Amino acid sequence: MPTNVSPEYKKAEAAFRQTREPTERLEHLREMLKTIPKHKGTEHLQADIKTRIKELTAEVSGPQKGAARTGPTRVIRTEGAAQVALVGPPNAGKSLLHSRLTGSRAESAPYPHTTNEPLPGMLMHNEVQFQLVDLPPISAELMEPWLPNAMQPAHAALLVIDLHVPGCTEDVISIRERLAEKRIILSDDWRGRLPGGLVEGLPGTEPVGSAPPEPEQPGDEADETIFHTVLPTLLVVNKVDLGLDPDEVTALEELVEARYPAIAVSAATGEGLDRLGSMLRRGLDVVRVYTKVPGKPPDMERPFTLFRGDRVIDVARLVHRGRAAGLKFARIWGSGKFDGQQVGRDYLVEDGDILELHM
Ligand SMILES: Nc1nc2c(ncn2[C@@H]2O[C@H](COP(=O)(O)OP(=O)(O)OP(=O)(O)O)[C@@H](O)[C@H]2O)c(=O)[nH]1
Ligand SMILES: [Mg+2]
Repeated sequence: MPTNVSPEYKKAEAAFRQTREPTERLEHLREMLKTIPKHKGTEHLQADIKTRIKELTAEVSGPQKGAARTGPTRVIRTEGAAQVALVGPPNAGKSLLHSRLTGSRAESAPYPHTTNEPLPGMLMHNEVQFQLVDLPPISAELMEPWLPNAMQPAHAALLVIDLHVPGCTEDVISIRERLAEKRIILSDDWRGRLPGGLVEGLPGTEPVGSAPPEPEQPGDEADETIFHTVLPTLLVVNKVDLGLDPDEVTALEELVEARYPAIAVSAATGEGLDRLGSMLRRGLDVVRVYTKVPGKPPDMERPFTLFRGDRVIDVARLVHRGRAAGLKFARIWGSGKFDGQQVGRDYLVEDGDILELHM
């Protein structure tokens, strides 16, 4: 049921949606709780907000006295351009992939349920770092109760499958359902366009991906989906070294309604893995921005990474943390602007831009 809320609430809600940083999220949640109209129609939402506040407080403050009952939150703080969760049925090869892609030496073994804890690792691609998080498997019978919460900070998911396992298609469907029950949506909607069809090179579908998001029209109704975690998902068809039967691919494509972009790989031989980084970068629309100080050449080694749609002020937040409000203007090189042209805080940055921030 739609609930009318105040502009203050809408503002806090939008801010919450904007950030995945736990302490900032917590701040926006508290503001949402403060500004939500207190009546019967908002009781559910109020309860949801309170639950998220509790979860995030635990996460931000770390292990607490008495936490043994529920255990640690197992939430990995995001580092790099984006956090990407590895999900899939048991034994699909998530950990071997993780190990290959990040050098993590994640434990991998020829029997199911080898992984019990989340493990972060960095995948580098063209100066962009993707934080891959290896996770325990999900099956129709079993999903660690903490897993949905551990997926909260993720920006995307890799759904790793082994098509040689009978019932693989049903596994994918159960995984989608189990996560959806916990309000984690494995979506086929990527910001940037990616090749469609389950496996590139095989008969497929239209490219998937969407136009850049329209600026949101601030309505006056509470967004009932605010606590859904929508993760653009890439289907990683693993173990292609064992052969790939196009009929199995087609069967999977027919049964799984979502047309995830997909990539066929082998964690064992490394085949196809080099394309993963570029697919993530295109799909997530990662933008690299370089910074310089006046009179000095820019640092072209370590870009700051943002997403398409981000602005000069977002770069300032990354560079200066809590002091971004002190940004006066920036000079920009790239972007089809005159070199060194002055731009304001709301100027949209593009890949390869060089910025000189004047605080
Ligand atoms: N032939 C082949 N075997 C693979 C490949 N990737 C993984 N394996 C094997 O598959 C088995 C399971 O690999 P894991 O990496 O432990 O799989 P997992 O998905 O992490 O399993 P859980 O932790 O139980 O969820 C191991 O014996 C791996 O060596 C691959 O690309 N080709
Ligand atoms: Mg594993």
